[in-house]
Amino acid sequence: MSAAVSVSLTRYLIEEQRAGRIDAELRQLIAVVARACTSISIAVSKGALGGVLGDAGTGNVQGEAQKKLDVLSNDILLEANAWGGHLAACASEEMEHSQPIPDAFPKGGFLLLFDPLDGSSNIDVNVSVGTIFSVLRSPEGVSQPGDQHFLQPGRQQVAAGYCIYGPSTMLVLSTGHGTHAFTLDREHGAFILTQRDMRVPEETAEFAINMSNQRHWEPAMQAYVADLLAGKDGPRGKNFNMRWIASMVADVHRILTRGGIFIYPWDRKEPGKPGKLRLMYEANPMGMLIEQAGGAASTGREDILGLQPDQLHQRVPVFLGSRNEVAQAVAYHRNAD
Ligand code: AHM
Ligand code: MG
Repeated sequence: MSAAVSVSLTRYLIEEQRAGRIDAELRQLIAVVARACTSISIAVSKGALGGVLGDAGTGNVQGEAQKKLDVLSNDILLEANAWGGHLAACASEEMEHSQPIPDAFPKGGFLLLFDPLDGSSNIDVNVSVGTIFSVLRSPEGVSQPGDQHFLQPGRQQVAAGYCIYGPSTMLVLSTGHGTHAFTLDREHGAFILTQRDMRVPEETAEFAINMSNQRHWEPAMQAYVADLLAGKDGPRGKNFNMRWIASMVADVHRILTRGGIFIYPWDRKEPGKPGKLRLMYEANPMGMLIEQAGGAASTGREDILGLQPDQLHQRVPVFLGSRNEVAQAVAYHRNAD
C-alpha cells in the first residue's frame, strides 16, 4: 500500500489552475498572501521574546488602539503584495483609505482587502488571533482604483480566506469551489491540505455571542437568545452550549469544524454603529467561507453576501454558521418587523 500523498497549497493551487477554476494571477496572489501569513505566524509565535506584544501607541481609522502586531502584520501584507504584479490596490482595517500598488511595480487585475490581525485584544494573553482576507476583481479600464472600486457585494469575491494563529497555524481558503483547510508544516515552511471540503453541520446546539452586550440588543435578539437559554424546557426544546473567544477567526474556525452560530448583532452601545464587525474584510470573507461549506451568513434580515457596500469600513450585524440555526435567528428578526 502506498503512503498517503500530502498535497501542499502550491500543488492544490496549480491543480485548481489546471482545472480552469483559477488563473495564474490569482494563484500567485493566494501564494503571496499565504507567505505573508507564514511571516505573521512566526512573529505572533515569538510572543514576548520577539518584543512584539503591547500597544503601538497609535490608533486606526475606527478609533481603536493599534497593537504592535496589528501594525507589523499590516506592513508584512503590504510589502509582500506590492511587487508581484497581481494586484491593483490593497485596503486594510488599519488604513483609512485603500492604497494603490506603487508606480515602481506592475499592476494586476485584483483588489485585496484584509484585517491583518483580527482579535488583536487577545494577543497579549496568548489566545488565538488571525488574518482575514478578501479578493475582488479590479474594475476593467480603471488604472488607479480608489476606495469606491472596492465597494462590490461579497458575492463578487473571487477568493476569501483566513489564517488562524493557534496551537497550529491553519489557512482556510475558498476560491468559490468549496472551503478547504491547510495546516502549516513549520519544519518545511509549507501549508499542507488537511481538510478538503469542510462542511458546517446544518443543526447545532452551540452559540457564540458576547452576552455582556445583552441590554443593548433589539427586542427580537433578546427574544431569540432568551429562548436559547431556556434550554430543553423552553420553546427550542433542547439545551444550548455557549462559547465566545472574542477572536472572530477562532470562533468561525470552531463553527467550520463542528458547527454552531456566531453572532455579533446590531446593538445600541455606540450610536451610529450597526454592530462591531466590518463588512468588507470580516463579514464578507467569513460569509463566503461559511456559505461554501454549506452554512449561511446573514445580517439577521438579509444575506451578507448580497449587501451593496457604501463605505470601505462599513459595519454590519453578523449571524453566521449552521444553516438551520441562522434561519431560526433570521425568523425572530423578520417576525418582529
Ligand atoms: P478587531 O478587528 O479590532 O480585532 O475586532 C474584531 C473582534 C472579533 O475578532 C471578535 O469577534 C470581536 O472583535 C470581539 O468583540 P468583543 O470584544 O466586543 O466581544
Ligand atoms: Mg477584525
